[in-house]
Amino acid sequence: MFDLLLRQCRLLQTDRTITETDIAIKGGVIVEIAPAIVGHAKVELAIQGQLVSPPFVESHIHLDSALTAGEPRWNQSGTLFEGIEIWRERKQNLTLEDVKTRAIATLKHQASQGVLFVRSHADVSESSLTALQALLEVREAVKDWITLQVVAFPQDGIYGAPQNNALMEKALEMGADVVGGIPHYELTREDGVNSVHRIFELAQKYDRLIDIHCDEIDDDQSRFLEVVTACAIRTGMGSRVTASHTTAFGSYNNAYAIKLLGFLRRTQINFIANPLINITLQGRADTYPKRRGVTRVKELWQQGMNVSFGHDCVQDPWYSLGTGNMLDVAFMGLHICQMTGTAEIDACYDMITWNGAKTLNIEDRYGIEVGKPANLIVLNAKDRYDAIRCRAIVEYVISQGKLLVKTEIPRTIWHGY
Ligand code: 17E
Ligand code: FE2
Repeated sequence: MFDLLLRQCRLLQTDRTITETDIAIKGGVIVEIAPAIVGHAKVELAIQGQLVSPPFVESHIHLDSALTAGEPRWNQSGTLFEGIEIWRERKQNLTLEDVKTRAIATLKHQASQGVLFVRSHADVSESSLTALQALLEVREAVKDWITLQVVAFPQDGIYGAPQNNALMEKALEMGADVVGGIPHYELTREDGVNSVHRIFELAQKYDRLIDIHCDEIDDDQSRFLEVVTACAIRTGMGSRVTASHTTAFGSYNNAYAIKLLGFLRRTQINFIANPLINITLQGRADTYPKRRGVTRVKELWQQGMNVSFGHDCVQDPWYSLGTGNMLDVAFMGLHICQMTGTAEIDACYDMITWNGAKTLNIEDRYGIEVGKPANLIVLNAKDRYDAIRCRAIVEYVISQGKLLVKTEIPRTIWHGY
């Protein structure tokens, strides 16, 4: 007797081919994948040829600031820097309850739309470390239905205020999974370089992953990615390191960018682009032509680098929109990065699924295979292209072998000619 049996799935397999099959789940694990499985289950779902995919991976979000748009005021300039100032005001009155309530509400929005793995930044440049403590508590509270990684993120810079360096280390002692950073917002270029060295030192001391907000600015002279690259080469930490945003990479001259790509290929660092947010935050100092302010996603992908897409914000001081839907993210990324070829569209789907799993270093638990944890989603679509084009509805979300969410597919009835 299985716990759950999914009949007639179009299964998107790890090798990205699609096969028509049933899937049986027992004890939270995928136990059989075969056409017309013999046997019964406590719950049987008729999938009727819909796409069954591994869940979406949200590789970059700020849950501590989610759902605060307009508090205490709206971001009128639309810039990153006004967002940081507004958040600095808002974070003065954070409480554990405030952060936890908003974070869990956001995680539920995400999970309802098929996200079961999330990496969130928690601002640790605030002396009570309330945001971090709250997200660590949330990580524990939600662990039966969604996996949360927490990044110790020094929003105001590791050297931006005297206590911040010690707060970073305290955050790791408290149990943050990932070391964050923001070199382009340190007071000087030297501080920025030093901050990257400090991040690698801390990650090695505490055996943690790294995810740095890196060069999130239109300044073509913002070149901390090369420092991250050098540290990744020298430490061999490659696949445990992520460079988030890297929007300045979109403004570098090609001679420099091509040299840098060569160095990058010697690492296995991960990139995260956040197209919804950076298309709105960047280019604000430009007249026309206005830059897109998104990193070189297509070129990085063509070079075989691991790139994922993140949502970054849901209704916060940097971005007042957003619902947590990863297909919106892939759709926007596809447009801005001009990834309209068929293989490119499929790659954009991978950027919200497998590539995110690689960034989070959870590949061993990810994908729909016998023996793996039963995490999967059923989409109202035939394939990856269809899913992105239609921003398909996620009809079922199955987390750790249990049915977590069912969403009814809306039905349109044509009454005209
Ligand atoms: N903080 C930051 O430095 N950059 C961002 N894109 C967000 C917060 C959302
Ligand atoms: Fe971010």
